[in-house]
Amino acid sequence: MTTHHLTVLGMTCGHCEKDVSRVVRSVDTDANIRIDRAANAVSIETNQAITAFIVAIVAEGYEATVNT
Ligand SMILES: [Cu+2]
Repeated sequence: MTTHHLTVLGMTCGHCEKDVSRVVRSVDTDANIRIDRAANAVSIETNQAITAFIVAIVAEGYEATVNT
């Protein structure tokens, strides 16, 4: 598994965190997710390509970019 570090903007409360977690799991049920809302940081450990996660998070209304 690879851990991808994302910056996700627009998470304003705990509901948003759950929302992002749900979306990530909808892409990969086996993904491990860590969210630090104060830092706009989302880590996703997965075997899948990160692009699908970005697309899903953005479709949910958040801004998501991969940290390089
Ligand atoms: Cu919220």
